[in-house]
Amino acid sequence: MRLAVSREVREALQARRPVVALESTVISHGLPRPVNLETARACEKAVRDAGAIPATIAIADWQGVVGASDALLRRLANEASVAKASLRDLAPLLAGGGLGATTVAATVAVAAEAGIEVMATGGIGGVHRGADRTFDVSADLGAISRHAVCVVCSGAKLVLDLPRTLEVLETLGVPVVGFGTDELPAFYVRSSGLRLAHRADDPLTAARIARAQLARGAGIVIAVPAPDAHAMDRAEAERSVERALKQADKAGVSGAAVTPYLLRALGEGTEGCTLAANVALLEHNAAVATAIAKELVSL
Ligand code: PSU
Ligand code: MN
Repeated sequence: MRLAVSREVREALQARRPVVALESTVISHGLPRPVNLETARACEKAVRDAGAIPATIAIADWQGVVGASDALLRRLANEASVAKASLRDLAPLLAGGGLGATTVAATVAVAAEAGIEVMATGGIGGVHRGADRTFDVSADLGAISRHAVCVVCSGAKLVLDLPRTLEVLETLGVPVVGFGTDELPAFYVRSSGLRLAHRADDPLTAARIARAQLARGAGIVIAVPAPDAHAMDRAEAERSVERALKQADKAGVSGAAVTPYLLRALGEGTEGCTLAANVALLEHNAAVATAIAKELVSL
């Protein structure tokens, strides 16, 4: 893939200074305007403030962009026709020259090619509820298993089938390491009740596990609970999810549109509670990813 790496990212990578990749689907399809652009900028700032160089990733002008300019962030946030770019979309977008916002799957693919070892996001995709009928399993899971990138996130979204998501990650050989927790966080909710096999209580421990996994040429998930002040109650969140799922079913939504639809329905159903939590955990994860990236460069 042709890469357009920003100058500061290139210089940081050459000098082995920490760089944290950020996905862009969350900007174009995961958050409403104008919060999306504000959050994209806030995540970059969180990385800088914690001491690394942010590299927001997207597809534009026949290239994988590594370190989007502010002008590109504005396009990703505001243009109506930005494609949601998962793995299957990379080649068509690269060949056609269109603008694409990368999912976790596409972001780890581009980051790995650029030599970036850590990315931050809100929640990864996973096995959707009802996947036994729809076969809707996010490409994120396979992509993380095949690319040597450490994905720092708040687990997977509550709208997913979390037990089956963990099963598939196990099958694919992806370690899920609870950051200061024994349970898989469920995005806005700090714990899902699902026990994790592995845990790290500080960035150095997480970085050591990540280093050992990346050396195998494969990726890892570091699962960070949402900040306490913004986290939601599990029962309350579960009720909103049930409502959103019913709406999606009624509206006949399927395929790549499912995740953005559910996130929007959830936001509307909870008077912005989920939105505030989403923004808070994105910024927090960017800071935790930076702390891990700083340790990783010296291991
Ligand atoms: N989490 C969010 N907002 C999002 C996503 C996750 O809070 O927009 C996106 C991520 O980019 C993730 C994608 O990679 O949803 C998964 O989509 P799918 O299930 O179609 O693979
Ligand atoms: Mn899907």
